[in-house]
Amino acid sequence: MKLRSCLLSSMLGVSLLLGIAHTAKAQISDAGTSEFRRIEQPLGVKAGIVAAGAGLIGLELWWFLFSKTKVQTAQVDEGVQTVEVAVDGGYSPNQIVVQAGQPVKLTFLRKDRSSCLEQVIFPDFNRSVDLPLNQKRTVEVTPKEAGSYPFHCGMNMFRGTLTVEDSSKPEAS
Ligand SMILES: [Cu+2]
Repeated sequence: MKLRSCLLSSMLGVSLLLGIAHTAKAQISDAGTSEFRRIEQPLGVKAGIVAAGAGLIGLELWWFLFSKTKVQTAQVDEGVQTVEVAVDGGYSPNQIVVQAGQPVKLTFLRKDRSSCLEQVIFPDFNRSVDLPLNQKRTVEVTPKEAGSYPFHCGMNMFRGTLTVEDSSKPEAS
């Protein structure tokens, strides 16, 4: 979990891409200049490297885009919608459902040492909050309109969503 910081992961992706590009380039220049110095690699090895690289990139994309969606509806406490968000290898929950027109209080607690997560930003509300390790920090906003309001870490690698529902239209459950 700790190893999966966004920097490490993106570096892995870039180095894999560079590796594939480099391999492809080397093949072309070898074929063009010197027939005698060509180093033949079995086709299976090349295909395997490419497949492994593509697989890892796909896995990384999946991890960032689709994995670990944890939905939580805010609890109403004296008219304030409150949710505690654990910050550890991402945000948990990372989809927070609230009602429009009511104050929302999100309490973040960062347990992840990765500097990647030391700041959380709510672009739609013009808010950014520093999250010291093991200290609770709250963000209070009152979303006026229903919609999807993303939040993310300082580098926009880990993301969550504040999903605001229109309270005048009760949802069938
Ligand atoms: Cu980050």
